[in-house]
Amino acid sequence: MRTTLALMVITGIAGVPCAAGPPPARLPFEQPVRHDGQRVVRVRVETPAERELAEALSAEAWDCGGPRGGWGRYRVLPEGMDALEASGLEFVVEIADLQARADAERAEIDALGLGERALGAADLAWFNAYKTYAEYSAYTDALVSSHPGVVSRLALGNSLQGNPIWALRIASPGSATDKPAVFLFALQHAREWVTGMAVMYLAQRLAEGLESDERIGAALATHQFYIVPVMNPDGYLYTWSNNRFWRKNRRPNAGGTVGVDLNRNWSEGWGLDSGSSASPGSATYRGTAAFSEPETRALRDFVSARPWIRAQVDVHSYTQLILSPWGYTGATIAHAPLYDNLNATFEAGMEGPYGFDYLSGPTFTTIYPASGVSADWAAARGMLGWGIECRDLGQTGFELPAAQIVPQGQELLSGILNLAEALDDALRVFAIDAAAAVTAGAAATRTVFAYDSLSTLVATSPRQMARLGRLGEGEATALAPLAPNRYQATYPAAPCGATLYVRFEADAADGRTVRDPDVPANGWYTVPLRRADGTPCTVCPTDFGQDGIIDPDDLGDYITLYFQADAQTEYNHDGTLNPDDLGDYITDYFSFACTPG
Ligand code: 0X9
Ligand code: ZN
Repeated sequence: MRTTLALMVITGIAGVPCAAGPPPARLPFEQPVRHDGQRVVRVRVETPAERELAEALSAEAWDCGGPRGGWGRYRVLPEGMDALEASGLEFVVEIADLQARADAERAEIDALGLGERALGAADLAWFNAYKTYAEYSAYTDALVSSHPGVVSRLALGNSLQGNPIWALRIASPGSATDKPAVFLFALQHAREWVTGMAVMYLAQRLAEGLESDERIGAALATHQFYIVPVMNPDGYLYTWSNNRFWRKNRRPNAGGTVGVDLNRNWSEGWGLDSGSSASPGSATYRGTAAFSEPETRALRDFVSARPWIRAQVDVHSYTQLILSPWGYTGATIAHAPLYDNLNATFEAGMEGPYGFDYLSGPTFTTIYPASGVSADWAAARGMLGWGIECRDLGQTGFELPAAQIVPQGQELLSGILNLAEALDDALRVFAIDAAAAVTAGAAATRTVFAYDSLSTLVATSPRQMARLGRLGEGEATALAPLAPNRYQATYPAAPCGATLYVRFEADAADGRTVRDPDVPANGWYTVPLRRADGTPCTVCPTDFGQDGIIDPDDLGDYITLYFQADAQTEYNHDGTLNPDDLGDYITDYFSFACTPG
């Protein structure tokens, strides 16, 4: 059965009675790329076969099957429509003529004229139209001069073609350099124009609202913000000069194609064929090596030099999503409960101002496998990481009408304020890889992060608790300071056959003991042990007597303790003692062949 629907969304474009300003110069040696008669089509792709077929029939996949009912978006050439019709795939035309859209968008921008576009003042009128790279730069300077001591401009490096990449720093006057920071960046993908505008709006409102807006004042009391509006200047310039729908940077690849997808060029999970492409012509080409591109290197080095950055938000468009790690694997991240909370808070913030629907969840399962993405890199380094997708749901796609720039900015501001408040609440002590396997018989080190935006942490208090076996409170060892909010933990050497448990704690000034909020219900991480050759030590999970030997006495001990309702005897680790737990224990006990290592 085949359903074909044509959906045309007419967006009102208000004419603005001003003299036309000159469009940015086009590179003389490159022809503009036109998209006459090309459509953006939403195709139902629920199986890999359907996805492959849709990709084969289209010029470019714009996404690969989203969360809202298994639909993917594809750019289709005029001559491809017949084959799509004949394919049996269910589809909806979302944009009937891409070139007409691009022309209308440019006419609207040109109609505003220089007078309005070249606004130097750090004024909200700037957000009435999309701005060029040069205009972003001028507005950044205007914000710096109108908010001295609050806004500053930091150089991160240059793009491949030598265009500067810069950040705005927004901080209350006199803030320490290493105050906890939230880092946002936009236009990693060149055609996602609203993203740069949205983060500039955020910067403007934070700077303006420091004194006058209570929530903004509170966010800036505990955090500073770094904001990179144009991460991919070469690609962005190219979307103005030659091809409105360019995504990647402008790297000349071997074989004559151009561009690396910068959001496949970060190191975490880099190189996986699921979630990125090795083909230089692909829209998701990952480059020749992780961080092969100067743009990703510039951001990496900026963040690495600032260990006080605790959250990183990479802003994209479109489809209204808040995407947390992981992107490269379907495995659940350590701290998933923390992410669930923060995702919900972020999402509620984005939805607040206009009631638009945003969805949140891990990247891999919410949209698609994406490897070498920025959020995974951040998460693997102890930061919280997100990639978010702005408006809309496909009606206008990358060419969100300029009238929605301010609403989008308001949504982002609302989301980020929610997030900053949630970060304030969370004095947390954790290691990303707390439960990763270690070699038996050898000590192992871990980096522990202690986040403390309200400065209630007793600086010398972060400590590791470790024990071999399930009983007891374990032994406390102070953690060695490494950098602001970073410490080093050393796990004790544990022999094969033992079970190593760890957890981290710190004291707050008010006397509370703070732990990692996401440790398993019994309060300890179990650290798997492996032999020097990499094979796992066989651990007997049912060895209740903790002597490394399973024997019937252990079962007796277990049953005795179980009926004394000692929390230590709770077998399922779900926090509840119930008869099923005992049943599971007995079943496992008699079915598990175990030789202690
Ligand atoms: O595929 C991407 O890179 C992003 N979608 S987009 O349509 N804007 O290209 C989503 C990736 C999620 N981003 C991060 N996890 N950083
Ligand atoms: Zn993107």
